[in-house]
Amino acid sequence: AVVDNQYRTVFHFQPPRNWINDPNGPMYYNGIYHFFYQYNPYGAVWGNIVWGHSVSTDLINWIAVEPALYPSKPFDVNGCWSGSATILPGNKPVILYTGVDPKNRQVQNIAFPKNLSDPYLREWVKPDYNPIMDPDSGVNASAFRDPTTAWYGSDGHWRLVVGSKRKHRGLAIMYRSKDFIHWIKAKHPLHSANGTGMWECPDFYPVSMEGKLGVDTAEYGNGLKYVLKNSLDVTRYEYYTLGTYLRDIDRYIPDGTSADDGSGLRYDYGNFYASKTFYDEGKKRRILWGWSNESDSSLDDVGKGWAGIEAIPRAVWLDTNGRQLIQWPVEEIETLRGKQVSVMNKNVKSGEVVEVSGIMTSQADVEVTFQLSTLDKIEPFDSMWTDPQKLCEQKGADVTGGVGPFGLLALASANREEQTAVFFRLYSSPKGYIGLMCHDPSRSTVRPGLYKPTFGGWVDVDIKKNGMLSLRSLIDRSVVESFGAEGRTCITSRVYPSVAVDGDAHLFVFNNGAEDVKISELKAWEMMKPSMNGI
Ligand code: DQQ
Repeated sequence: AVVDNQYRTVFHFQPPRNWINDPNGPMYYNGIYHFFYQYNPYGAVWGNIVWGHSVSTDLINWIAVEPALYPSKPFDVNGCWSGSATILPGNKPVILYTGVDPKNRQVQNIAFPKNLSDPYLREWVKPDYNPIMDPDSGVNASAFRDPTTAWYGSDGHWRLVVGSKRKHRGLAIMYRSKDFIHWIKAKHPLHSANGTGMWECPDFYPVSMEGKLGVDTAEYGNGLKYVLKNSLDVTRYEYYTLGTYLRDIDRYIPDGTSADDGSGLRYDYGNFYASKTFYDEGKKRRILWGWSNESDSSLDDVGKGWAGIEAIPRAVWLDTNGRQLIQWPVEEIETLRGKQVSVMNKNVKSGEVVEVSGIMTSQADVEVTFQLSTLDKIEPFDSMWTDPQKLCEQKGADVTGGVGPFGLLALASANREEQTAVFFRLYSSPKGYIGLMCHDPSRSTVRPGLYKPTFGGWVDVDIKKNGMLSLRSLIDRSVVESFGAEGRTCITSRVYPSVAVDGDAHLFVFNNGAEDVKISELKAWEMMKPSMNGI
């Protein structure tokens, strides 16, 4: 089949062709990063799902190997769906995944590498005693999937959770095992919440209360907090809470500082789903992978010959205030930085647009720090504004304000008929300043009929402290992935410019606020192409 490369990304994870979705079983094993993903070997739409498999030593350059799991047995004949890897004592990796059986029931299966001395772990064996977890009478067999990485408790028993629902209640069903093969369902789920619907791809892991270092999933003790993330199949967004894990009763208790009803904290306030973390023993960090779906039509995807990318892997750690996570693209991505341009100490007046030229910005890494000297013209915050995405929809990049909107116009045509705006807007409230970060792709393409959702999130940062606000955007042909306030608020959008392509893509800084803002420093790098699965 022909593959159309106009929108193909350069440094985001993609196989050469066809449909991809969820990241699966990411792990670091004997110096190699393994990445598996939901893959349709036969086309650019979802179906025929196998576990695609790629390996890397740096998370940037990827070698494609044969699919690790494909339907071959009754317990997975209708699909090898999402799951996780666990590295057992003795340095033995295993995969747990969801199989779809002949009755279309979802069951959990185990697979082992055939040959541990193959550094790429190319072949995986599925023992005949699968499935190892069956939907019992109390479980909805079509809502029972996506096992997590396992951890063990003080009793030496393994634990994991499987995503599920009961009516509208989302469930993280817990299982325990002595030997990793025989699993028994616990009486109580690790956690559940009413009104959220099905919990897909749950992820549960500890984070350190101090510093950026990651923590192995099986660790337990003082100085740790826990993260529970679920992907909600109803809204197609995912949410996480921070909380405490009571190991003796196997319950997770959210701190209550953010809602667990599908309105709280998100890793990403844009197009980012079915994510999964793993602990990178090599660099002692926790890394997050997430899927960014196309927002063109299935017909477009069939025409392109591919659909779906994975967002840039992000290091994840706890903010010093303990209220949220911080995410930052893995440092290895910086090895792709090529030609650089910078702008220093440049005032951007109210209504002004400044072009950043000299590099090809259709594939770029942009870091900018804005300095706000005065906030005199700041607008008051209306306490009725509870949904940041709605606020961004109402107050797009062209809607003038007090302090902001200011930010970047990425993948813009020369006359800015096409542009994807990434910006901040600030408000004052009796409780202090409130930051809003938005992606406004409403003018991202002149092509008619495309879905161009605006996204937004609050920015939890003390703006008054030094008047600085930073933004980093990774621009890659059909994706803009932004990290506001040093990784406190992240937004990813898929866009399909038709003029702002290759050398015709421009980058601007804009300010539609009444107050001037200063670019304290802006650095933009043209990104080089890694080797990406043979392309
Ligand atoms: N995708 C997989 C499921 C999972 C869903 C199937 C989430 O296992 O629940 O491709 O995107």
